[in-house]
Amino acid sequence: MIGTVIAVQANFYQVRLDSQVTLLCTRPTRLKKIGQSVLVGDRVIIKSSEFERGAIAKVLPRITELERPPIANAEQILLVFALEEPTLDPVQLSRFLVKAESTNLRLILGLNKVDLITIDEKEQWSIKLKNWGYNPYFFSVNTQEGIESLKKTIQNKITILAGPSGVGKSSLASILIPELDIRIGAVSGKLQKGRHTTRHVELFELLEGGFIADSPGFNQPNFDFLPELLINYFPEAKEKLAKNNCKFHNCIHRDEPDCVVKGEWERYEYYLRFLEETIVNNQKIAQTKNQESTQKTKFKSDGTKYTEPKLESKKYRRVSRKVSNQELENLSFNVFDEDE
Ligand SMILES: Nc1nc2c(ncn2[C@@H]2O[C@H](COP(=O)(O)OP(=O)(O)O)[C@@H](O)[C@H]2O)c(=O)[nH]1
Ligand SMILES: [Mg+2]
Ligand SMILES: [Zn+2]
Repeated sequence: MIGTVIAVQANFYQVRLDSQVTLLCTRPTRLKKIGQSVLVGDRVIIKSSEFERGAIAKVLPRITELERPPIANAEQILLVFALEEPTLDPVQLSRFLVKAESTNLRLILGLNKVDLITIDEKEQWSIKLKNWGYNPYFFSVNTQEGIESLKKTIQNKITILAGPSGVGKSSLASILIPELDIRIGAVSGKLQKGRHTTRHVELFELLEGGFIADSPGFNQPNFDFLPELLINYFPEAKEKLAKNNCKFHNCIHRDEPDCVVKGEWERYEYYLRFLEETIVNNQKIAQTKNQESTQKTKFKSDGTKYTEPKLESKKYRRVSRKVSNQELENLSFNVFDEDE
């Protein structure tokens, strides 16, 4: 039997079989031993089920893999914003677009609450976004306008739903996912709490086939990639770079001479602003790493913490889970939770 892992709870995996049955599965120690991870989104082969339990026999090769949130085989991000209520802010929108572009997944931009703007306003946004390199879906959950074409783009794929609070993500999810109320109501206690943690991912099956991934992630997107990558996350600038090269191969398109990116395009000032932020962020990450490698946290007998220098410093150690989790708290978003 083949299925898709839709949720991970402690050592159990909820697998949605292609036969439309959901099965609770375990991961045999054999898979653990060979270092085979099982992620939400993984396509898995399941061994015979007894007592409505199965065992994951094999994880099929992944098409894509994302670290934050940890998800396999997600093909695209559906970034939802509202055109009004709250007012669409170009800088905030760009921030989310850049963060989403940095995953290198296909990006679909959906603009909800089209019922609240005039045809002229819609046309203006359309032109503006075209200049940025986007062709958004305008829709309204309230009037159902544009919902059908949106459905077609997410059919039979795993799509990560993202966007800030109040734009209508939960409203959209409730019309796309029939089982949503049941599933959200079904998780209780410790698991309910777990739903709010930033590393939690869960898949919800769409009526028309495919899945929506609900995960913490982009509410206040921070830029944790290298500064020199930022330009690739502006499609309109990337286009310039595809045609011409800057004089310096490591150009960050700020003060360098003979730069083909610098100049008259609407979002160049956003680029410069985000570039500063990215540089500062990278410095912070480097600092944290450095501190971690030279300082060791110890506990006194009364339980209070203190640090002392480490004897040998491991300069190239990876950021500890604790630190990366702290970073993640800043990106928290939870699509389907009512109490964001
Ligand atoms: N006018 C209008 N309001 C909407 C539409 N979709 C959602 N809303 C409202 O926007 C508010 C926030 O919606 P919600 O789904 O909770 O947003 P979320 O925070 O992104 O999950 C709610 O009051 C919804 O009723 C729409 O298409 N038009
Ligand atoms: Mg919500
Ligand atoms: Zn340049």
